[in-house]
Amino acid sequence: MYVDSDIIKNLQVKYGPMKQLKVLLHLLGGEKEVARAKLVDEGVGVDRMFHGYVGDVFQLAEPIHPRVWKAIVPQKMAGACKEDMVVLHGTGYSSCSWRVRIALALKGIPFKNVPVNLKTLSQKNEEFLRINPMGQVPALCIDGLVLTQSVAILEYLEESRPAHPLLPAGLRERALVRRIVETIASGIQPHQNFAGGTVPPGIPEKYKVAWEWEWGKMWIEKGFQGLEQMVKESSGKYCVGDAITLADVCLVPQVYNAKVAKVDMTAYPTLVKVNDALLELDAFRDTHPSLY
Ligand SMILES: N[C@@H](CCC(=O)N[C@@H](CS)C(=O)NCC(=O)O)C(=O)O
Repeated sequence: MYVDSDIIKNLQVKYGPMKQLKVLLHLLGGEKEVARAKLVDEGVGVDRMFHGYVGDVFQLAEPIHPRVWKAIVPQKMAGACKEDMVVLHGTGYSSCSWRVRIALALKGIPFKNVPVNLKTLSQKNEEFLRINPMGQVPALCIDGLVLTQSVAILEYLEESRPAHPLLPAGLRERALVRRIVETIASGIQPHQNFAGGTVPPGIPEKYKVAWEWEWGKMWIEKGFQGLEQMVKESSGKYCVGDAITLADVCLVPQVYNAKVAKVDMTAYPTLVKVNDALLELDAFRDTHPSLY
């Protein structure tokens, strides 16, 4: 795990030098030299502590108790999520992360992007699970809160920052926006979330990746057949009328995924038209996966 200066200081204050070293070594997976370097960096005199001690006792027999975690970590979490900071933990090509980047851009909210590497399963490591217990991106630190679930994040942004609205004023139009959002966020994306999670038991290892791509493609195509009809009914320039809404925020990343999955988009002319119009706009272009 990433151990920063705050964590080391908390360890020392809480536990004194010996326990600090023990817990630190545990956090660092037993990497003695890394622990030593970190302590030296923090101005902690390490030689006496290491002498004759680290050899046998450096691995904690028990996992760290949640109470101990809490004692070490709150400052770090608070530090990472101060009132005046907006930090997005996301992945460039993740469609759910891109939704949030687009909304932040449309609302003119500057943010710091902290990349999470899905290929190395960083979203499942202990540190990230404390940010999002679902082990998925995105997570957004804003107003001192850690928010997860991209649609919940979009709704929060809309409610807390009503300028540049992304939901229409009319009740009917709002429902049209939400049905598109829901179709994408619940009806399509979860089935094509390429993380190994959709592969049923029994598929041999060497076919897993191919299986997942075919499965994802099938769900995107199935979903796009319905979505094409919906957007045809409600669109003007964009998904619902001529104003940009949360439906557009969700559409563009999903079309991007469809292209990655080699879906033949000629069957969905309305989706292509709206997607192309949206990709003309800075908020969509400047947050594109290729730039993150
Ligand atoms: N409903 C969640 C879905 C999040 C999700 O599926 N994220 C994907 C990337 S778009 C992910 O983290 N995949 C890796 C995994 O599930 O381990 C949301 O909208 O935030």
